[in-house]
Amino acid sequence: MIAIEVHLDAEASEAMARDVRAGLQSEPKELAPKYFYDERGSQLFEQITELAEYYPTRAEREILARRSAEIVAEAGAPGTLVELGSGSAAKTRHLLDAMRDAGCLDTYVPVDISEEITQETARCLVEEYPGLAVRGLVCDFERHLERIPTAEGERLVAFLGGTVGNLYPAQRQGFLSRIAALLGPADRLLLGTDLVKETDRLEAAYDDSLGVTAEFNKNVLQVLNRELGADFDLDAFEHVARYDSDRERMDIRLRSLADQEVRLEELDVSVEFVAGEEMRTEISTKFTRARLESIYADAGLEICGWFTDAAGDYALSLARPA
Ligand code: AVJ
Repeated sequence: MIAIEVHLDAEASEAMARDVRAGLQSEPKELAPKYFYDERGSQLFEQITELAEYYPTRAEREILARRSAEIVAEAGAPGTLVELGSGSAAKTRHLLDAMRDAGCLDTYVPVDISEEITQETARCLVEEYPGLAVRGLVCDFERHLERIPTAEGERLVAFLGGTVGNLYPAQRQGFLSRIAALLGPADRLLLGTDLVKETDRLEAAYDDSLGVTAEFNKNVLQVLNRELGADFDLDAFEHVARYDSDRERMDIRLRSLADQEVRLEELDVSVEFVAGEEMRTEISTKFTRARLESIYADAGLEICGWFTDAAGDYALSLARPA
């Protein structure tokens, strides 16, 4: 009942080297948020989700816990759930429960970068849901989206957690258009997005009083130290999290506390930072329903369901091919 395909390759580490080199040599410097998530980074993100200030994970869980039955009904009682960035599938169980209760649950397709977690999740789920087929895919889903298996019946493709907010508009447009191209007329996309709200709450969510987010942000330097033989001094940088209200996104950076030179042995480059210089490590876009509708329209999709938590902080939207 379990079949897992692995598509990770030597290309992945070459892609990282290329990406980091380009990012550190551009002006201003920038690193991609996907490099946050080594084992330590994933643990720190787990801790972030439990912080008082960080509401998105709780809000999304609330929606799934309360409204999965409606979501599944609105999606046409699909037999297959595809989940991009599935991880331990903690919140996914609400959707699987609702599919089981509706009598339509057949196949779960977890798509994740971690083989270990995907195997473990698959083992747990086939026990929890007798008869469930798991057809997992271990890959970078941005690069390997087209390898997602087709299915006999309807599919629901879930992209939860608000990760779409980390993409720049052009990247996001490309990604959503590729998802749209994968969807048959009866397939649906379920997308998790954080919503626009007061600056104070947003900035607190990304600069918590315990300093966990600061540590999470600086951990990317540790990843470069290990993967690329770099010598970043984590104490020589500070965490910066500002809301850009024009672009409606959090802008997360590391600010150099001194003039310094950093060596990246594997890339054979040295880069200079001046005191006060900021390097972006992540954006986290906040949405409104109207903005999402126009984003969907540009990707050939249209909204067919809108589910928020009671406080209206976060939304799960359902979309179909237009
Ligand atoms: C997991 C990408 C949705 O953007 O809110 C949390 C990552 N970064 N705190 C987000 C994150 C800093 C998170 N996502």
